[in-house]
Amino acid sequence: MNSGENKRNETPKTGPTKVNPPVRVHLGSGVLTGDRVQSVVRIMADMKGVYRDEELRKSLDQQAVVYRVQTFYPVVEDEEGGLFWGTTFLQPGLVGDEYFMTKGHYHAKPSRGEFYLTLFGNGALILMDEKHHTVFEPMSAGTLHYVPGHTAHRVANTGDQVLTFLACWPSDAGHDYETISRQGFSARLRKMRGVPVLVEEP
Ligand code: M6P
Ligand code: ZN
Repeated sequence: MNSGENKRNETPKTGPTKVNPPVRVHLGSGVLTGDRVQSVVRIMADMKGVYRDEELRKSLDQQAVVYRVQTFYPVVEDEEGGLFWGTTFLQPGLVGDEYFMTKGHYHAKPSRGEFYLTLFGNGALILMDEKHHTVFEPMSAGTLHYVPGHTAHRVANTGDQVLTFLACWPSDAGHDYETISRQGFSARLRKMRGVPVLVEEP
């Protein structure tokens, strides 16, 4: 057997992922169905240290759902070269003058970027670069957001209905929550006179 045949007989490390029936994004809701789709629910108890007023957060219903994420994993986590797809459903609400928001993260492989596409609702994508410069991009149905590498990202629901957005990111990006929980973002998005305002941290 020559080396060429050997190569052809090797099982490829990766290959087409057979998903049957196909994964669907239900366009009327954003819900994902199909094989290899997993859900995570974040409740108020999971949001320790996220808000300015931690005492107020602790006084709220700890079982209240803040957001839910469904993710389609066509390849295993950390595999280089693959992609993941997800839908996030972020509830409306306030903790004091801060909107319900995602925990936020850098990517564990910091160079990795990500796309967000808003399906329903109104929100803000908060972005902080590694020099701790924070900005936000308003989100509404159809807005497409590119999160560059080396950029922390968090989403706030600034509206009064569920904010639903789709995301696509590299399968080896990973989530670095630790840096954000230690340093926080350099500015907080607060509801002031009814509108979202980014306020620099002292
Ligand atoms: C998007 C993606 C996911 C992320 C989710 C919630 O769907 O960026 O990778 O998990 O938002 O954000 P977080 O992980 O910061 O709670
Ligand atoms: Zn991300």
